[in-house]
Amino acid sequence: MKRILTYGTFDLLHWGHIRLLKRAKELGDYLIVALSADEFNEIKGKKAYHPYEERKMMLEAIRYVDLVIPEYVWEQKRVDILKYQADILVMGDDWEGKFDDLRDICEVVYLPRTEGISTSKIKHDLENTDL
Ligand code: C2G
Repeated sequence: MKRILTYGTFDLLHWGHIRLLKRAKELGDYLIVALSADEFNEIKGKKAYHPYEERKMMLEAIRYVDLVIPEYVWEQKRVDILKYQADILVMGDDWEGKFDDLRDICEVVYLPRTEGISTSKIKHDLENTDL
């Protein structure tokens, strides 16, 4: 039973997020998503459109996702990996190298980001549409 762990805000859920989750799940058997709490998004300088509970509910509806846990601080990854016995930490490659310090307790895999879609692109495009 290979356990995968990934982190993110997953706001305005889009196909780039889904592709990441799909590929992460394909690396193992059980996918845990540590979802950024609203308080942590403030630390990240992000203002999510959907509050945590709604973002959590949407992720739980995705076939690739087996468990959603909260992410409150940057530094919880090591504890999470040990607590949930994660074999692989998976992140999009915009994080390339950033979590290599965790390679002593799990594999770390950076997957290519999906081009052409992002939460900020959605917001920008909507702001510039004469709806
Ligand atoms: N992602 C992707 N392709 C996109 C957009 C996002 O592959 N077009 C990936 C990101 O690389 C990340 C995941 O989807 O692995 C979630 O993206 P965000 O919600 O933007 O997460 P982020 O703000 O990067 O939070 O502690 C780590 C942070 O919580 C990561």
